[in-house]
Amino acid sequence: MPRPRPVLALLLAAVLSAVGLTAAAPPAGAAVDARALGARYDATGSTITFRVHSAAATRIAVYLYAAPTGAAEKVSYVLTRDASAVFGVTVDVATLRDTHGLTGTIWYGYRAWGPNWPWTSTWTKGSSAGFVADVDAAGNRFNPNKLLVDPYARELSHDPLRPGATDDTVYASGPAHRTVDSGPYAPKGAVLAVATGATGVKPTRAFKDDVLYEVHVRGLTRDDPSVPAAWRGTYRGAATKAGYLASLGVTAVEFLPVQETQNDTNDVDPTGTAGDNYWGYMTLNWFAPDRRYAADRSPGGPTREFQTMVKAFHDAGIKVLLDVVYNHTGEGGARTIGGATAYDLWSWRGLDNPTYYSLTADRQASYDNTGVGGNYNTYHPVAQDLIVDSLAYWKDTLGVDGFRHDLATVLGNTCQHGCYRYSRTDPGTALNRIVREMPARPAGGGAGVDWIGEPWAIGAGTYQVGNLPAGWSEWNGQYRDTVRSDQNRMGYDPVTPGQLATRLAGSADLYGDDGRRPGNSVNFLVAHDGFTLRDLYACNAKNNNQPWPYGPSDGGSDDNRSWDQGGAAADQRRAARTGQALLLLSAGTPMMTGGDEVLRGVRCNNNPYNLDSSANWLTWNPDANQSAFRAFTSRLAAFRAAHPALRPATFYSSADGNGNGLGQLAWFTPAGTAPDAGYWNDPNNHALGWRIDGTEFGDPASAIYVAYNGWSGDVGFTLPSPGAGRQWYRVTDTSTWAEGPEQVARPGAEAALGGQGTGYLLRGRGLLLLVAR
Ligand SMILES: [Ca+2]
Ligand SMILES: [Ca+2]
Ligand SMILES: [Ca+2]
Ligand SMILES: [Ca+2]
Repeated sequence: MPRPRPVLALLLAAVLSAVGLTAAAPPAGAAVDARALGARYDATGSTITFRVHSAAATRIAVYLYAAPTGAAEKVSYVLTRDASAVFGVTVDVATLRDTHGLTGTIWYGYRAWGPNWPWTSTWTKGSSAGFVADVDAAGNRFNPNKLLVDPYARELSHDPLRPGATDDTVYASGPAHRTVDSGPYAPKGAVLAVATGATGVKPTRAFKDDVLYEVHVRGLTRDDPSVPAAWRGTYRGAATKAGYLASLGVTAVEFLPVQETQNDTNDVDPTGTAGDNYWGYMTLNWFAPDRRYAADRSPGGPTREFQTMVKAFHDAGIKVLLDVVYNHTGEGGARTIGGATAYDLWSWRGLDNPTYYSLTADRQASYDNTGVGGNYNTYHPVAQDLIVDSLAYWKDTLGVDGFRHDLATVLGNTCQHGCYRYSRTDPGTALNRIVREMPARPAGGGAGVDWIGEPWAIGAGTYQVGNLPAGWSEWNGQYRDTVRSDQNRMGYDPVTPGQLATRLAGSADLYGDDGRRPGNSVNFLVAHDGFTLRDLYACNAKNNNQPWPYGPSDGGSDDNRSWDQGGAAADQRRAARTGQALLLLSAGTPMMTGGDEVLRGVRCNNNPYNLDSSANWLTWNPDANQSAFRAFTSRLAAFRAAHPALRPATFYSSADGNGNGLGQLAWFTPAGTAPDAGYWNDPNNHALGWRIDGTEFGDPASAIYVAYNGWSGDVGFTLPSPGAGRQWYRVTDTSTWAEGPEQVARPGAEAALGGQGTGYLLRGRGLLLLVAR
């Protein structure tokens, strides 16, 4: 999702919080899966029970199909409402088979009536019988002509649009389309037996010890010639990359959304982007693995194949994290058709609009903090049940180890309709309920979930970097912005040595103030949303309006803090090495983006969300420079893994904790002296050194020293003490003179430099890494 910047939003949030403007907590949510919603076989497979929530529906019927398209339903049943607003019915499988000819996988959807469209016996599919209004004063938008996907369906048959059926108005309400029966077109849920595939043994590694790799499951292998053609771009293909990622030093793969999204039509125009969405941040259903990403697209195939992929990663010691989108849905916001405002209905909105969505105060429209459709009503206990139940399904049945929540501050909203108010502490928010019901992994490792939030959204009060609740790690946008500015915007975006040091040392100002730890800071330079690492250092501005396959894409931030380094390719590669080194040497949890290890570029497109194209898929034929950068990345990742001093459990101290004469963390000017306040606070100082006392961490190096020269010219550094009786040895210098496959020395092959007082000339925009022994 687009990333906004801290402006008045942060101040507003502080003011609201200070004056206690938070709503009373709603009733505590039920435990996981307490209401057993969805479609489920009984233990013997002889009955199916359908259960669906709606607070205001007056009638719900389930329609059962032998095939998802091309034929009318075989039979329908009216459900019975219970006191908790669950509509349910249990049907006999033998009757379905023998009387109604439902012999294979059963596909289903719901039709719902309510106060704005009561049921009448004269209603038939495609009629207006009973119609009162598209929406009533309470915000209900029932329309029995729209077949609705069960929010608890385990798999979907297809996307709302598919090749040969690309008219999205069939789902619309409003005067022109409210009587169009969407049944022949709509996605259907599959009634499936409980998935029992093995997902292996979950790693228990502390999150601070992870190296995250954000990647699109399709893009990972779609263009990989080493993967069998039928598996390319699928869960099965991704599973074959576990060994590669392990060798790169990746310990957690974080997939862009794999929950069902509209992508069946991406190839209708094979050389254009009209209507396409590649990233998939428009979720159709929170339980269903996207069918298009499966090599086995038969009913149950995506679920089984996803489980098998998880097992392959677990077998390689790699966690599987999912990017999930609970701030809005793919059902979309208001749109204009023929001059009239219309809303599409194919799931939540047609079942219970005011429960599942945040609405404007008059309940007549969507309330939108996301820029891509109405907010999901995350403060409502029933809407929260769906969040929690689906996350638990991915965690427990599909084996997922952690989740990154898109635009997560929408999940900290304490207001259901007509406003947005973030609270870190309100126990009734979705953020707090999630970690209460599915506790975060302990900081030192063990069983638990790695919870990551993108701590911003769009609009006032949503920028909350450093302010998610306990239990949550965060994409540290301040880390990204500070390092980018320092490397790319000298003279334009002032960065003091003090600001840089705070970010490199784990951002104690953001996560230490509320009891969290360095590992809660997910440090990153780039993500899917924005430039690739290569383009960050090779592009002065976005260039999104390119011809296929590099565009055209709309949108994209204009605040990229990027720079082409004057156009010299060698300087661009050096900047990438220095940035990658800063990332892998910082306290916190580093995240890189898939393909960055080979300097993947998309020619300055910074919003390629719609490019399901060869330009956006990873490439697997690196040239010599790309191979060298991959070696650089993997060896530095291995260095990080080998040195616990780089992965502190708590924030570094300047004190000498073991009396060996070295502070746990000490900062230095190039002269080898401690920076004074004047040095720390002057953005005209562009060089900084730091030393970590390895003996306080059980580190194989008695000390680690890093010198960073952000200045354009060479800087002479005077090395500090390596400790009594020790010498400094060079692991790497990111400067161009050292470029090549051996730029990071193997352990034991580091060049000896000398002891305290040794001079070292560090080239402009370079970084030096030393170990003492
Ligand atoms: Ca799909
Ligand atoms: Ca296309
Ligand atoms: Ca904080
Ligand atoms: Ca010490």
